[in-house]
Amino acid sequence: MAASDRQAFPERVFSGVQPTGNLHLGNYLGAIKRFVQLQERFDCIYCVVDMHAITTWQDPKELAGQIREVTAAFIAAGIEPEKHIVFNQSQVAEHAELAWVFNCIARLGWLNRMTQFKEKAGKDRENASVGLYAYPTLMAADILAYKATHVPVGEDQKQHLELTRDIAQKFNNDYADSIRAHGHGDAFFPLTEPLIGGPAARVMSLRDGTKKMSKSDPSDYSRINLTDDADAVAQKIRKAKTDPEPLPSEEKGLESRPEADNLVGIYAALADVPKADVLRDHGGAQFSAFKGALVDLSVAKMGPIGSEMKRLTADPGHIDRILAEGADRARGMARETMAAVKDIVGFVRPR
Ligand code: AQP
Repeated sequence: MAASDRQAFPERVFSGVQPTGNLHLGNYLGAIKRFVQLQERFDCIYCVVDMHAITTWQDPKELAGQIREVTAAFIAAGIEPEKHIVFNQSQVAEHAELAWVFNCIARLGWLNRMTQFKEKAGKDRENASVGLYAYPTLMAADILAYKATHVPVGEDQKQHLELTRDIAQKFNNDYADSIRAHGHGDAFFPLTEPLIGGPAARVMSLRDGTKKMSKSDPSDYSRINLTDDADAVAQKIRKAKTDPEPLPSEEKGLESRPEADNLVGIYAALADVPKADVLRDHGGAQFSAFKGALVDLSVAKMGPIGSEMKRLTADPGHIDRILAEGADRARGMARETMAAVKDIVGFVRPR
């Protein structure tokens, strides 16, 4: 058992969303909705990870609006910035500073295995940014700057979370003597637990049940955007790819039917019930009828969030104040971690 498993760290949640535009139902069900639920049990820090966003080109004319839109989505969904912390990453310089230390901890072999880099860089790997390659070390810094013990994410981020644990473990091992000498016990960083699961851990494209619903999919019909109005939601769900069979009555019947599985998963996550309950109620139905029920449920659940996002983004000054206030509180915590890291590593700093 590792020292960091034995040592108790206060429970804290951290997670982030990139402001890369087109915030969608997958981001909501896989991440933001769960951020809201976790507020009851944990101290939470939710970050708009704008430095991650620029690992791929972002138009400077759009980026500020995208940052405010993610912030608005957090708040419209029910995140409480007064009780918890909401801020954008670039306002807290310690994320980049700690990421550099982690670049010196992580091994090339570890990063070479990251499937997200392979997928995003595609065939033109030589032309991908160094930032895109180093994305997971910055993500580890985001999490560990606050010694977060739990990170709610979609399935696609699982590998990056494992890398965060590897970095924490190696830092704890490489600097074990110094960590003890500076009075931090057996381990300085926790081994963070991913919180992944539920029927929407991986929401798939509405056009192809084998592809993840994604902001960067060129087809707007592949996803439901959080700002889509009721007509757009209805059109996208009605046009969603399906197969000719009626819905099965049991989960086993969804095997090898990715599109059916996806729509049932979306319904279950929106209704907060297991997939088995959805199939019990809708088993035997044709897709035309089930899609109608899914449209009604989606509009009922997502409509108020979209409207509230529009209301909030109409007042950018208010959003900027929330982010500045959150950044002040986050910075206080991250500075403390970074000062200790500098001591542990052996840097000289003013006292
Ligand atoms: N399809 C999805 N199903 C469930 N969860 C998802 N997430 C993303 N897509 C799905 C989760 O949403 C959170 C924020 O994601 P992100 O914006 O930081 O990055 P991403 O995973 O790269 O999101 P996209 O939408 O897929 O963007 P692009 O197209 O730019 O790659 C994360 O917790 C993520 O797991």
